[in-house]
Amino acid sequence: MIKQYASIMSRRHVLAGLAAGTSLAACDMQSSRAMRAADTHPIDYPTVRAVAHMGDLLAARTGGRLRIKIYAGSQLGAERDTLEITAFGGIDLNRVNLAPLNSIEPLTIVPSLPFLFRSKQHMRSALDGAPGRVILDSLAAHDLIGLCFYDSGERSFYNTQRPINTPDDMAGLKIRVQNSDLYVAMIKALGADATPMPLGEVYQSLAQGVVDGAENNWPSYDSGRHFEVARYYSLTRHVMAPEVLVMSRRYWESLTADDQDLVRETAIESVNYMRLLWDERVEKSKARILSAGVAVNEITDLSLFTKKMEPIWQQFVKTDLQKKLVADIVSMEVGL
Ligand code: GTR
Repeated sequence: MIKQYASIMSRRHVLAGLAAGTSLAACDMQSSRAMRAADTHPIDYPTVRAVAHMGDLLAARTGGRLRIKIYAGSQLGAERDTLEITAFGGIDLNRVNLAPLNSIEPLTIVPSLPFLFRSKQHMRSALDGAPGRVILDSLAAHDLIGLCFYDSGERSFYNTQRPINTPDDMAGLKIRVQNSDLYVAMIKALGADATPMPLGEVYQSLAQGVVDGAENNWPSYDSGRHFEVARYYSLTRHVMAPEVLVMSRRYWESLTADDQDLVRETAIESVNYMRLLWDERVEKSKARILSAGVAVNEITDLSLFTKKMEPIWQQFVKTDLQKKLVADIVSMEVGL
């Protein structure tokens, strides 16, 4: 209780500091302070380290005029809340998963679709290419400037009850999902019950039986220590929705055109750095989880899962542009 109160107080303190900062005239923004960046993950997580790297590049190229200060570990709140604050200009940079953007911008549904990408290479090619650009650009209509995508690996199910081999094994399980109607529908279609909740509440909810399971990639299953309480990890690899780095339009418009170019350039450079960190971190997390004795199982017949996703694609891919992007991505030819 005391710990919870302390964290609410410290968040209030940080938010009050941010609110004071937002009263600065836009033109003073970049000369007076570092950009304020939010991330739900702790400081050693690849996404946080990648944004810190971008900050180093910016500082080096501007003699310290452009800098980034990261508020990691959900200090500024859950992703959906920080996105709202970013859209109105209270946070300058925000690294989130695409899922909490699903209800804000329909094009973000596309890379979030279950079983869309066939491989890591396919995902990277789509997001580095034209489809990725269109999706990043669509965020401007919501006062967010999409700078780049980062990897988020493959998400699979973990739970406290039993290994999942077929959708029947999911019957009746309460599964935590991110705040996205797409994922609520996905879980329902698999025969389980969906409970949307912020990442920070998942460990306790698993430990107390509020939910039976969740789904995530190896690094997040490890980083949140969810594997200590949910001891079955079943490799459905159902989603490869990427992470995205967005800047508030307000901060963006306070930059000169040259600085905007620099921001875009350093964000893109941080992607390759992040991918190196990511690939390394996946292996480390996997090793830690396996050595902790978690029961990890492969799925022999994934088609039982993919078939159940057909109506979900139909339900969520509605506009012509969404359909075009899906078709473009599905038809991309990439090596494995
Ligand atoms: C992680 C992702 C976070 C957050 C989290 C979640 O993989 O990096 O941004 O979306 O999943 O499940 O809430």
